[in-house]
Amino acid sequence: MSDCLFCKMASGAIPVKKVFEDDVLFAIEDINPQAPVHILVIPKEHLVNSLDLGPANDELIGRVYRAAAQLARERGVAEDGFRIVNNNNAGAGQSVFHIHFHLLAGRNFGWPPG
Ligand code: DGP
Repeated sequence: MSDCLFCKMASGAIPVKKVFEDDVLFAIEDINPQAPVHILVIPKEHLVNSLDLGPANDELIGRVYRAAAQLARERGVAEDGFRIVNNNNAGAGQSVFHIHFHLLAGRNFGWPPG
């Protein structure tokens, strides 16, 4: 989508430091971190959120989770605990309407989430 922030990052139209990239995903540091480790794992394909997922995306979601877990290992926060959060629609806090997954770690988290 031509006016989508994360599509522009994926294509390189907006330069951003990618902390991970493969053929279907990239990851960046969140601009407004909510924890000492706050990384966004972003599929390159423009899907709005989980409601857009179909059977063709089943492997993609596995790769998202494996990439996030690997980033948690690399940052040394895997054993202490981390969250992978995906907000869907405005009421859940989604502000960028291109599917993405927050990797949050480096502090203790409460439950239920806010
Ligand atoms: P959500 O609210 O779940 O849609 O998460 C969107 C996240 O994207 C939010 O935590 C802030 C982050 N974000 C928005 N614009 C930018 C940007 O230009 N650069 C980076 N690194 N992160 C951004």
